[in-house]
Amino acid sequence: MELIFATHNQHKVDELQQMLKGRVLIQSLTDIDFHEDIEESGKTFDENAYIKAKSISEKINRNVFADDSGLVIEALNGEPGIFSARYAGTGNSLDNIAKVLKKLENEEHRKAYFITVICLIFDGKAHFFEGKVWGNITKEIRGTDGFGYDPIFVPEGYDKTFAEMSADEKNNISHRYLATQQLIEFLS
Ligand code: ITT
Repeated sequence: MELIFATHNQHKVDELQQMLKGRVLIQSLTDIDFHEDIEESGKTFDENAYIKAKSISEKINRNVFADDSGLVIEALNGEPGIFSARYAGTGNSLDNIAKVLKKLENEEHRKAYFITVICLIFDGKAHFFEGKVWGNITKEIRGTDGFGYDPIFVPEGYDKTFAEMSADEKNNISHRYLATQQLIEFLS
């Protein structure tokens, strides 16, 4: 089976490809040369995943899924949440991380979760799959693998950040892994 993955984020594509192990072939928006910007105007991860998948599916008339993800920090009342990609305004991950660490400077309560919502538009119908991983925000950047907020997130039960783990390790426990497992189950 082949599906379009409505994203321009190559890190997400690489992770999905590793998780799908060839069971589903995916093509990103970059792969199909689709460069129109879709405004993520929703107020929730579900809404934004739906907006991305639905609008692309209608434009190209194919089965499409989208992934809307983010980091939700308890002490920051859920920030950066749906604003994770552009939290510091620049779209640069290191700026986003710096903003989080600054806001948590004097905060001991550092509990947070990563969430992924996948919305699949299949034969015109929407299906949702959600994965969540709880953990803690570190006090400094640790590790160089992964992307986004990975260098400051230690999942519960581990002592390494996602960025200190190999791709294999992260992709066996992550929020994206949990959502993708449900997508695979649905498709099979
Ligand atoms: P698309 O909308 O094109 O898929 P995006 O990067 O804009 O790509 P999101 O709107 O879902 O994706 O933004 C999520 C942001 O949250 C992303 O840019 C990262 O900064 C962060 N993020 C998402 N998943 C992550 C992960 O597994 N590890 C670390 N940070 C992650």
